[in-house]
Amino acid sequence: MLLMHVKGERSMIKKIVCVFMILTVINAFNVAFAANASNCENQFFNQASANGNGGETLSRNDVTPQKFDELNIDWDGIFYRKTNFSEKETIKDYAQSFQDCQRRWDFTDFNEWSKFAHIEGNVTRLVIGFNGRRSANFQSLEKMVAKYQAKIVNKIWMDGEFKAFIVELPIVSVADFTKEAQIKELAGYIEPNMRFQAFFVPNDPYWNVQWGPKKIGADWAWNITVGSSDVLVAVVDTGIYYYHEDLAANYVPLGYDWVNMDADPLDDNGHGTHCAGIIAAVLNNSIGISGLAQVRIMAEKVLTSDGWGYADWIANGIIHATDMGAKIISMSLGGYGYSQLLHEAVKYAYEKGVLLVATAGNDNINMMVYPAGYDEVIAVAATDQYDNKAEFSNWGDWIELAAPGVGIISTVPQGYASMSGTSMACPHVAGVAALLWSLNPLKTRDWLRLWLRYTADDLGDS
Ligand SMILES: [Ca+2]
Ligand SMILES: [Ca+2]
Ligand SMILES: [Ca+2]
Repeated sequence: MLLMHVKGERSMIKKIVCVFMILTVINAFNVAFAANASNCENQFFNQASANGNGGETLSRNDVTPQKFDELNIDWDGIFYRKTNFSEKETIKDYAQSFQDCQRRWDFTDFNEWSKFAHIEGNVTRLVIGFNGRRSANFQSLEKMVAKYQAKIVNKIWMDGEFKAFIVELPIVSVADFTKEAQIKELAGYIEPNMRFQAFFVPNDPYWNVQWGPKKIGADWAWNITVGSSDVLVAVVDTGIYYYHEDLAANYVPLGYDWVNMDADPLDDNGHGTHCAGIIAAVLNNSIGISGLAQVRIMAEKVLTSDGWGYADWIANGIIHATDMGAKIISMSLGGYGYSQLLHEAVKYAYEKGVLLVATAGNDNINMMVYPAGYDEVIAVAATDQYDNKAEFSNWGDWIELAAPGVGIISTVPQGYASMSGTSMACPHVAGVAALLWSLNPLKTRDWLRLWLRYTADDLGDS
């Protein structure tokens, strides 16, 4: 098959190093290749040949987008499932769905799930999800909530349809509450409200140059395009410090603060502002740094000033960004606990054609982190300036791309700072994707996702 990511084949991590090459291939007629012969190109064409392409051998001259589209691409194989998979899942039988979550969560064993979940003192929060037809039991559930001295603290809507609510209740009541809800068939699923975090590691003071954009060839790419304001990118994170001199011009106030429940997603941590700068700091304004793409950028604040957030906040951020017209959602956050609620929000965005990118995590282990672990989301690992996997980066065949993530300088509320983490790698992919989409506004998300994989270098066995 065309790619090495197809399930069952030898898995490779691909790193985003050749945005210039990507754009060059797309604009093959406008650009003189000769001036820019590089390792990137050679690796790309070698890889294309090595992968077979159904017997075709690609040469520099005939790799055009048209040619690419004609290749016999097994989309289902590449993305593992048929495109209507979500439809199948949402109509899954209620009892089956509840059995799934019962298998996943033993609510009589607090220790099993407490480390992933929202716990404050002696109270916790549960997600009560409806699979469409169960929403008629809303009033019965409200009665039950009152009976257990619980309260509803958040509600999730998608396309005007009520999908889930978040119940806060004493930990001692959880087992009885979930059992009663199951017996009365009041919910499609119940799960702990998962905890997620920003993935960055302490600053490295010895780095003071921007190697990331140079590594991926952005300075060359900008000769072709610097980005289009038609492309809207959402940073789902700690917010954006939109007063920043090097961000203000590209920021649009379309997002929301789901942590404090207000319309002002101003960053009170710095992490989200750093990610935003990597994607879209203002280019050529004689100050600060250069973001990868001159596109519109918005913030959904879903993480606290300490860099933590819960599944319902992140789900609402994803849904809202999608509704506001974001084409790319960058999520430099993750957690090891699977959340059905978060997955439903991801599917909502995915079905509307949004490209979703998230971090692989910083624990140097082969363990899936969510939302990156969902099929709909591109999982991004981090590399250092020598193209090695960053020491901290998680790894495994579930990772789709790798990008610069060590000693990355970008914007923070106080000015500029260097940070490391898969958190920094994720916005590099989002930024490259934003450039690509600026140049090819009529192309689909799947086309873009495939291009990102197809043109990335092999980093080697994951
Ligand atoms: Ca706020
Ligand atoms: Ca600048
Ligand atoms: Ca994934």
